Amino acid sequence: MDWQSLSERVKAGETGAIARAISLVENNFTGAATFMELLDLSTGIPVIGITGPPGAGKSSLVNELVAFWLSQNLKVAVIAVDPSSPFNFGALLGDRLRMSGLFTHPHLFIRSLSSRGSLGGLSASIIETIDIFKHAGFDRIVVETVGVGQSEVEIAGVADTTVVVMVPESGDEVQTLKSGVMEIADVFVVNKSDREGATRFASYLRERTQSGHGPHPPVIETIATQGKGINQLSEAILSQHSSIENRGRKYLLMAEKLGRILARRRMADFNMQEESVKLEQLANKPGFNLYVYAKTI
Ligand SMILES: Nc1nc2c(ncn2[C@@H]2O[C@H](COP(=O)(O)OP(=O)(O)OP(=O)(O)O)[C@@H](O)[C@H]2O)c(=O)[nH]1
Ligand SMILES: [Mg+2]
Repeated sequence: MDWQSLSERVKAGETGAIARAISLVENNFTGAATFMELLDLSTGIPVIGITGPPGAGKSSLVNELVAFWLSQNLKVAVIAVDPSSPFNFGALLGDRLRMSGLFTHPHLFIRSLSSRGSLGGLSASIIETIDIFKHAGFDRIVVETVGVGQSEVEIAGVADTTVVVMVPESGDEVQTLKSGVMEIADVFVVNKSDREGATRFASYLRERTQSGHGPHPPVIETIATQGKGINQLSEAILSQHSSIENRGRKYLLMAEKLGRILARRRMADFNMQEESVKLEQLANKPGFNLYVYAKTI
């Protein structure tokens, strides 16, 4: 494998090379770790996480944002984390982009990642995939995840600007919203603002986010299906991003990323299948202790 030439082709923005690099890294192909060391990871490129409850309109919003940024002649990469959950009643992001005719746009690259089989939900290689996109010169990198359970909190460690999408009806649930979700949002969106109660819910959210000290995330009302509020949303995302860049949080995010890279490295030669075979031999022996065994690995 000529990693140097692959790196150069990715940097030139060759679609085939980008796809190849991602799958080699995903599959932990020998040498892939060294390949990551060749990348030019200029900072300042916004990585935008879009999360929120199932069906809130995340894919519809991503579709509109992508169209908006492409129209500004920007290069956009999108990662759709396949929820593999029973909650998926909206169309998948890929289908939506296909319908809007953007799917084959030369400045757009879409990657679907399965959330299955990884610890904690997000695919383990998501950070590397994002860095390959940075090297390839994308101007905007978007990650859509469904916020069920831990995943919305996790996305905050991967994206540098997190957008939490809600709908007017979320008003009833917001009391019960885990406080974690309130804390990770850099931007709140009240989508489906064509529905009743949107203004009321948006003001309620504003009240809640403007109180107290610390950052005050803006609340943007949108109607994704009519392309309304997209301009404002884009502005809010970019202005939050530059303020994060200017605060110390940038380095906190970097440390979180470092933690993930190290965790992935340490887990690299851990083979669940092999271990289960070994455990079958060991576990029934008297005095077996998983913690003691863990130290031998
Ligand atoms: N009325 C109204 N419907 C919308 C709006 N935005 C999205 N929808 C509809 O809501 C449904 C779900 O939209 P998606 O964009 O697939 O939502 P999602 O959050 O990506 O869904 P999952 O990925 O399955 O969690 C679709 O039928 C959309 O057409 C909006 O602003 N107003
Ligand atoms: Mg979706």
